[in-house]
Amino acid sequence: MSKKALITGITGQDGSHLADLLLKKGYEVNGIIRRASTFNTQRLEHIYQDPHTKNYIFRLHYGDLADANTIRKLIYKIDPDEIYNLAAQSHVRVSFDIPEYTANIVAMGTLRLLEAIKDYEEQTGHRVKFYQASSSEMYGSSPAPQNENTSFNPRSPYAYSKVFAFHCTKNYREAYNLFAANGILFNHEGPRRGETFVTRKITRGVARILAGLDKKIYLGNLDAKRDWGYAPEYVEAMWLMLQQPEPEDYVIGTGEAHSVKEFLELAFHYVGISNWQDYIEIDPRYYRPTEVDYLVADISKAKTKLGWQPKTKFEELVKIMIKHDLELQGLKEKAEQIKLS
Ligand code: NAP
Ligand code: G4F
Repeated sequence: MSKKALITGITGQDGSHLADLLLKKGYEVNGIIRRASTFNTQRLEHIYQDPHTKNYIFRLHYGDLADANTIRKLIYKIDPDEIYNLAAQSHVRVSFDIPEYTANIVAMGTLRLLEAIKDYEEQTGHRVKFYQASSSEMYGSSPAPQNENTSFNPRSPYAYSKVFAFHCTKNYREAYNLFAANGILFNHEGPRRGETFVTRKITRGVARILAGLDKKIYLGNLDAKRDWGYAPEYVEAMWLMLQQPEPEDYVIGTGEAHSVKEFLELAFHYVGISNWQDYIEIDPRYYRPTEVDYLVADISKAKTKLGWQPKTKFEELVKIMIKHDLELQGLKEKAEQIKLS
């Protein structure tokens, strides 16, 4: 019998990479998707299976983390071995505009899931392993490098909601003996990254400028530093956390920080443009009321206990993303000039 996984947020960047990974490992993969007026499964097209397919092992179910009743019913129906909670209103800047909604999904949504799992375990005796997508944003203004012992100083509605979810996960582990682990992931990116996060906004913007579709990229704070890694490698870490003998919390990152400005310079450099400033305009609407200036991971624990470490470094990540966006714009020759290692 293959293992069964349930992924919330399966239509997102990480959800789609995790689905790829678990299908390769032979899991039956179940994902919760929200009803939308347009298709929201673009990142899953390559693995989509018609429900009429024989041995159908990739199953999508409608649901929402705001809806406790459906979540509970789905857990009973699917009977999963592992649950990965990746669903979130995950945009930090937007969380200042919609704080209550963000807290409802990110904080309360996690609590709804944990309550449902606790109840399910008590009723059925079936042990379910739970992964919570915690975030380096929880560290906020705490000094870098950050590790599992660094205190949280959240600087946004998104971040304080993730802190709530982190502590819920820890408390359900300690109080009810749930196998519940927090992965505290630093920023991770790639061609499937949402277009409004800064890395993708830049690589997509550069490609659109070259294609003659845009003249400028409008950005906010260029001085913030982030620890940017490659998303497909990070979902491997999520899976590893649930394969350990005991549930624990782990920091996942690259251990290197770069500024938004460095990302910009490099993205333009790979397409042969050195005067990148001519294509950038600062728009204060992209500033945050409270910013997180400097995040860089200390991944000693993950290296030792999970045997996990990142393979793709900053320069390669920028190359992968810019090459992809050039291809998307049909700039085949330009894309071919970028050689990946
Ligand atoms: P993402 O691309 O924004 O995906 C978010 C997912 O959550 C989407 O599938 C989205 O569905 C779903 N979702 C949003 N609201 C929902 C709701 N009310 N009910 C059910 N599903 C809902 O995010 P990501 O980058 O893959 O990140 C995955 C998780 O890791 C998130 O929890 C994020 O906060 C966390 N995280 C991300 C990073 C990072 O650098 N990427 C780092 C640390 C932590 P739709 O497609 O319908 O919108
Ligand atoms: O790409 P960002 O929006 O990512 P941010 O805020 O670090 O959050 C991402 O990573 C977190 C992990 O630490 C996740 F938990 C979260 O879900 C999300 O995936 O912004 C990165 C930096 C910020 O300092 C921001 O102020 O880029 C700066 N920035 C400058 N101009 C911009 C822009 N960010 C965005 N999104 N758009 C801009 O125009």
